[in-house]
Amino acid sequence: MRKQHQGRHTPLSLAEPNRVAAFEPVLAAITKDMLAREAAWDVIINGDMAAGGARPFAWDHQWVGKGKVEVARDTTTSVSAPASLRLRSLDGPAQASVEQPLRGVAGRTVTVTAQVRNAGFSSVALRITGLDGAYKQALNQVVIDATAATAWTRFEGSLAIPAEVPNCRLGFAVDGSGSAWLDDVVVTVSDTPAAPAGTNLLRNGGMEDGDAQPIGWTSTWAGSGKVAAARDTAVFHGGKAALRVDSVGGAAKGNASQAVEGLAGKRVRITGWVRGDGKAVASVGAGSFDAGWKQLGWETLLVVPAGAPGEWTAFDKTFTVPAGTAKVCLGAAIDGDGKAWFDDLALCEAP
Ligand SMILES: [Ca+2]
Repeated sequence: MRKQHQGRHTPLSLAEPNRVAAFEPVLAAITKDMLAREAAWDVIINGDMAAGGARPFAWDHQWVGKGKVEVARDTTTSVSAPASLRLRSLDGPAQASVEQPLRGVAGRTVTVTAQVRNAGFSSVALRITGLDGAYKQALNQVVIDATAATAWTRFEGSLAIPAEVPNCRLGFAVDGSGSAWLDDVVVTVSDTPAAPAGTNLLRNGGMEDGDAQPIGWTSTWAGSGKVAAARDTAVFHGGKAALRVDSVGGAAKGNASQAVEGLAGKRVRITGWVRGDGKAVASVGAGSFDAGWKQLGWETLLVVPAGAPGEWTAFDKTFTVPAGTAKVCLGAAIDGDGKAWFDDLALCEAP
């Protein structure tokens, strides 16, 4: 131990109080600098790709859906020197992303600006994915689509992150064959403004987001039998997908639902489209529950009877949510042995 103290980098010790006094301002300056960096790195780290060696520092979480990609820190092209992040497909088409966590964004609005360049990929995007408290995917949204950027282009996009999605990542995602570059990523967060009148308060009411299941509509309940929720890309009303609720293994009575909070005492208007299969009853209902899941109200919005032709039917209903309501649960229900489809659902505050 004594020998170490005799080296060139002699550490400070209490035996040298005069030097401790001299060191204090240095320590304060280092602490201040660390706190400033901590504040600046609040949301993401190394957005300008300045830090790193062969790969940019902090962009180290990689997801590969198919094929093979190379992640590199490219010092031959960048918007801000000395480097950018480059993804390159190897040995044919690939689907992949590099990601890093977004800190402290749940319940807030995230704004992302970035410079992107694409050479060959059929899709290049910055997307935010999020897991809820049970580590189930609850968010998967493109904030910037940069596919058309054949030269360096600056993009900006925003997304309101639901409060119940605490685990979010920002990903640079590519699909196809090519090279794509990312530089000068800046992420800021702000409080999500109150939704203006007429805003759809449902998440993914168009059922477009998701994979096997539409995001926001994965919660199912069955009073009898078994039901399953699926995202149907063959039968839909608007866009490219609808929610389909199936009875599984025989007749069932149940639903897929989504809960909306903060509506106590308010007038709401719920609209949407429903389609039956001619065998099972398809219906939509809205239940109002207090914080202890006691039902305070129920509104039947539409019932499509069994035997009705398989065509899309619209509903549109306005009602006042009971005082004391914690959650309004909009349920897309089936009763019988068959399927029902639901699409373009909207829940807005009514004047
Ligand atoms: Ca749709």
